[in-house]
Amino acid sequence: MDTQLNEEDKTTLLQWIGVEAPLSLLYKMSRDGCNPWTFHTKCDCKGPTITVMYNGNNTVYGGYTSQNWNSSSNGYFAWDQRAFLFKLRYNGKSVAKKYPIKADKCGYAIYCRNNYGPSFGESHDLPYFEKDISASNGVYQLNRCNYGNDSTTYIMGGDEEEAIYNNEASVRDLEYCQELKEYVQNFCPYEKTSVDKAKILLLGEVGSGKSSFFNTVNSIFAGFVTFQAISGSAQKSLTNTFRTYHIRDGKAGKMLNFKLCDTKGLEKEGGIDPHDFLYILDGNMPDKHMLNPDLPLSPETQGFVKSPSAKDKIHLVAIVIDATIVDVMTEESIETIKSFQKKLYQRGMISL
Ligand SMILES: Nc1nc2c(ncn2[C@@H]2O[C@H](COP(=O)(O)OP(=O)(O)O)[C@@H](O)[C@H]2O)c(=O)[nH]1
Ligand SMILES: [Mg+2]
Repeated sequence: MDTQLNEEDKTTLLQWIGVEAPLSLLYKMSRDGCNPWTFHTKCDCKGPTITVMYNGNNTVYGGYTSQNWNSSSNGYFAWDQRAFLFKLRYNGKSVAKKYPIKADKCGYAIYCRNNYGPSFGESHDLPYFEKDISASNGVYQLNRCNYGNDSTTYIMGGDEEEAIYNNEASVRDLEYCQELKEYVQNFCPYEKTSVDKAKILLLGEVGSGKSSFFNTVNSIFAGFVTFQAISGSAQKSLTNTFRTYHIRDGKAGKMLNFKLCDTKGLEKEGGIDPHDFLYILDGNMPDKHMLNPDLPLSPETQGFVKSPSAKDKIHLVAIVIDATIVDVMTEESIETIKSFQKKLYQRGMISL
């Protein structure tokens, strides 16, 4: 039996979730092993995710949650009114069926615990695992659902409880996929800070793709191709200003909770000035400031932000590297990136 989703399955799942974006695979039992530790290492704090199980009866089923999985040692139920269970194939036949969560049971959508794999519902509405399991003839024997005296957490719509998983708790595979676009859409900075939008600075060599990266992200959320940031091939940066870009979710949608900052590259001649870089990090540089290597920003420059707040500062620096030249990057280029990284560490900042 095929243990991967076909295009029809993927389209059905994405329609149910209400988004259009590729799914990325975070965990696959037959590849990564069946143990709770590996599951949590690969899957915790990834935002909305889909768990898909493939059993020996050619039945494909699973669950969706918009909440994070977590490795709590005490265990807790996460509240999720958008969670649902589903069945895609039954005895090899396509059956697309969705089982929404009961309105009065949203507080029991998923169970997060460090020694459990994914578990849906108050009494494990789907088969689950709570220890390391070795495959026997390519099959992992999971624990059966455990309804006890409780009713199910999800609406069965006339189906018997066992009908989702075809009364067969063992699985040939379990996959865990992330819906990246939705994760980015729902991103929020840590709520205990005064920062409502994270400011992310893109830093890298000329031509590494900083401006294009912003254009790509912006296009994905706009729903059409946009070229707001100037990009293209040249020896020197085509980007000559410091720009802070908001990203809107759809044409008339709300702004996302992060901003991408674009600037010149790290080229030796005429690249970003190290003092200007520190002013960017500290939030002193105004948006649309023209970067001139002969005239770096100073407190006397018009528009200089004299008392930047936490919102004005850069919160994360993403170092952008052109993957096609990573093997042939010069020592000099690597040293330049490292010297800028050092400035970040001195400020206690993170770079990715
Ligand atoms: N094939 C390909 N080309 C890219 C990608 N990102 C950027 N480019 C091209 O690389 C060139 C430089 O990109 P740009 O975004 O201006 O780089 P920047 O100087 O870092 O802002 C442009 O011609 C882009 O079209 C990518 O992911 N794939
Ligand atoms: Mg650029």
